[in-house]
Amino acid sequence: MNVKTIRLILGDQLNPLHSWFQQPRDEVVYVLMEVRQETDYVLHHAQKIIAIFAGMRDLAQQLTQAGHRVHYLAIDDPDNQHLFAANLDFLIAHYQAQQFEYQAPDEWRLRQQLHQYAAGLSIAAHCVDSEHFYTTENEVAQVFDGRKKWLMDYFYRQMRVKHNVLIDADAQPVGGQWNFDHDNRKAWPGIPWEPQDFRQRHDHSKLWETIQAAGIKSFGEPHAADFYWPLNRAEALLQLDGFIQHALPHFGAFQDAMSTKAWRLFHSLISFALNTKMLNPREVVAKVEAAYRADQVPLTSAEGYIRQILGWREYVRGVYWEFMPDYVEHNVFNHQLDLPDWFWTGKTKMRCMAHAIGQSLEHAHAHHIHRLMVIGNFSLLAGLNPSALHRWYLGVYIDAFEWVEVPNTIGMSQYADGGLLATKPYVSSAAYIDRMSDYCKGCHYDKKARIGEKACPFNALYWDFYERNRTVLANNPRIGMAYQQLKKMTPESIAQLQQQAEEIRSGINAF
Ligand code: FAD
Ligand code: DLZ
Ligand code: SF4
Repeated sequence: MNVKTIRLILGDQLNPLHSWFQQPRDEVVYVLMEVRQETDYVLHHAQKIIAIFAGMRDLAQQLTQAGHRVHYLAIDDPDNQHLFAANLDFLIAHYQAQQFEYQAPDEWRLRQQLHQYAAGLSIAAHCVDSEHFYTTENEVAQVFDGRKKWLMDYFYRQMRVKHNVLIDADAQPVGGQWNFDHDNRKAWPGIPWEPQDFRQRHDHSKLWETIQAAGIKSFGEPHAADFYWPLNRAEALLQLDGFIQHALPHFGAFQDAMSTKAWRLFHSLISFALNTKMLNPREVVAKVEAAYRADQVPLTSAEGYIRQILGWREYVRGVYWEFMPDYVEHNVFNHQLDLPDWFWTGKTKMRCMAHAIGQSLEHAHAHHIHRLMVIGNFSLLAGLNPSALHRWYLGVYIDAFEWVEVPNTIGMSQYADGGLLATKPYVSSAAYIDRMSDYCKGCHYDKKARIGEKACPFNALYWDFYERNRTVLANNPRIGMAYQQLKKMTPESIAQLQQQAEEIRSGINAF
């Protein structure tokens, strides 16, 4: 049937292998739009805007070269009205389209918007699958149907079996265990050195000039002339292969390590390519499993890495779709403090925070432990407002799209959902950060001290957090230790810690 059709491709739907593109059809026009409604709905890191626009432009070019019809509305196009709805109205009229199709948006906000738009059209409209994820949106909820508690580990085992990943001929997990974390989580002694960066370099100076001329606000370093995020699938595959060969063998051991000397360590930096769908999770998992089966990487690394993608990534998406739109509003501890000014500059005397925030502003990326156990940990202990923090995370990271960012920030990192996603709050005093990094040596603050001008802020905040949140946390069997230790402290020393914590909170911009 040759019905004149407009097909919308969003900025995180850059998959040239989607079944839409199997062969060019004259009656189909693909549209991509650089729109202010998306650049401005949260303040984004400069690199994120550049990377999305560059990736969209590259896909448009690939499709055109393959013989597809493409209408690209650039940020400075005079026809661009900067709203999906207004632009679609214009394009549908312009091409006299009788049909509108779009791939299901991954974000609740945009999905509502496009569903409503489609429902209001007088022409036929269809939403199709983005053909990216292992699971359907409600599959995680189905796995836990009738169960009291959602647990990622349980879901992950089901996925391993269902998709036959790292499963032996006798239907058991390879190596006899589902999880090898006890062999991982080491601090990094400085060797082996982190491998080279396998991302390609680009000069996006012209694009950055256009973005600035359009008046789009952003933060963080653009590094437009020296830009390293992948443009397309071919580049992302090269990056993935380099990672598997050179970094993955050490990923497991050092996945939680942090260092002032190496910001990437043995992480893949593949989340941008995955979340924009340049790469498919199945191919990433298959390549990693193949490397293990060919004896190129240890099982501890392969399993640890696959768990992040087949386990956590799909799991948090299931949480997002089950609990949105309310999920983003959770604030179980009623934390209301604004983000300190240094979240936008990295200029704090806390060396761990200066490095974690600094590299986020510099590279639009920080690895999981920086996000969870440094920035997130401090934010939760200090009582920063989870919603404000969510907007910061959504803006700063190159890979941040709400479906994956919200459950990680609101749930895993801030425990603002009261324990729906995490079994206990991920908090620590300076001891954990010192064990996993070289930050404390050379810090302005004393990692051992709890009280006084030079005391590490994490320490007083840690005890104060447990003390002031007794009603929510004291009955949690996983955190009994903290309350036993508090029991051993005198009321005076607890009061002193609370006063120190209050001083930190009230003068937070000076820390
Ligand atoms: P690697 O360490 O090499 O891991 C490989 C892949 O596993 C990642 O690319 C990612 O696709 C997946 N993965 C690992 N952990 C998670 C997780 N917890 N949830 C979902 N997928 C995971 N990840 C995002 O993709 N987007 C976000 O917006 C995001 N926000 C986060 C916010 C907070 C507060 C925290 C604690 C974590 C967040 N994460 C997010 C998860 C994780 O930090 C990033 O996926 C990871 O740092 C990306 O870098 P990488 O590709 O080098 O990952
Ligand atoms: C993040 C982003 C930005 C900055 N700009 C655009 C854009 O101009 N056009 C577009 O189609 N998508 C953009 N995106 C990605 C969308 O916000 C993303 O598709 C939604 O968050 C859905 O997950
Ligand atoms: Fe961070 Fe405290 Fe260590 Fe300084 S002493 S680096 S503030 S944990």
